[in-house]
Amino acid sequence: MTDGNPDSDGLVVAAFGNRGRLETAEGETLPYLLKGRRLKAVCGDRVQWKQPPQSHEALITDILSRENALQRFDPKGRVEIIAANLTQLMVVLAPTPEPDLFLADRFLCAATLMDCNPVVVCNKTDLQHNDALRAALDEYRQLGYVVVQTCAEPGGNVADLTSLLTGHTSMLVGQSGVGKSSLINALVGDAAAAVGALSDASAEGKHTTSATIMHRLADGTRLIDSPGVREFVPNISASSEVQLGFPEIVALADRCRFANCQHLREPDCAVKQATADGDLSPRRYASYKRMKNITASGSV
Ligand SMILES: Nc1nc2c(ncn2[C@@H]2O[C@H](COP(=O)(O)OP(=O)(O)OP(=O)(O)O)[C@@H](O)[C@H]2O)c(=O)[nH]1
Ligand SMILES: [Mg+2]
Ligand SMILES: [Zn+2]
Repeated sequence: MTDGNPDSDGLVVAAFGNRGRLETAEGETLPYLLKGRRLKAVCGDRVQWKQPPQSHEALITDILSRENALQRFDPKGRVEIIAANLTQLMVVLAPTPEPDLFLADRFLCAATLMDCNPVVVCNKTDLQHNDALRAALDEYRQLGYVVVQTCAEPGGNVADLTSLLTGHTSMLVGQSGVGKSSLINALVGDAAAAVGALSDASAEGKHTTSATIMHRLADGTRLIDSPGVREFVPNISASSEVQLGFPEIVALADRCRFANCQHLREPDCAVKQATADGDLSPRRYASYKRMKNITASGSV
């Protein structure tokens, strides 16, 4: 700071390389540029910024330390931070596209490990749910996850989702086409134009979200839209942490013979026993083993 003015507080609502948009303390949205190559901002970052003379862009001078961050390994095995300072991760599923429950499990695990509420949102209630999806939702409920049903079509029901959002910074994640942006449009109202304008028309002529963008409800509640993914490899520092994302495994682990049991090949493992006895879902146990594998190798 050379001009003697203190820098202002801001919130990054969209980040693209070293540029993006920030929201000022007064609620105005400005384009920004990052100062220097060292700073890397992501959606949800709290920042300090100033307005250089003769520039239409705010200059971000500092990024405040993050309370948490959603991180993944990119296809090249590098850690990528997707968004910061989240309090809730809404994993959106739908009857179409065909649900990838392993992907949902990985997001739920990441949410727990980053200390943010995991929520399962099943969208498109107007469409027929097949038995596999219904069973998966029941399973998530039995495991203690909050599961809400929504319909983002005009006049559809988003009330259960709305009541979970108040006061939170929630990010919607999931496969492409499950209806994340449609839900945000149904919830935010005025954001509809912004979402449309920030979407790319893909080859099929569908609007698919290409960036992680934060929206705000009238009461200040924050909602983050994100591009759909086929894969998500959470950045889990130690493979032994994977089980923390599986509450049913945590609940059994005390009964394994070894305190550091990984529930893979060890003898007298209560988790393997429970799976064999039909007390633990074979799908979830398979999901646990897959996640152990991908976090060990950094790829799927
Ligand atoms: N029947 C039905 N269709 C829906 C519902 N919600 C969204 N859709 C449709 O599903 C398609 C995909 O919706 P989007 O909101 O673009 O999905 P998205 O999850 O944001 O997709 P990406 O941005 O590619 O990740 C669109 O054709 C929507 O009209 C719903 O509740 N019911
Ligand atoms: Mg979208
Ligand atoms: Zn075990």
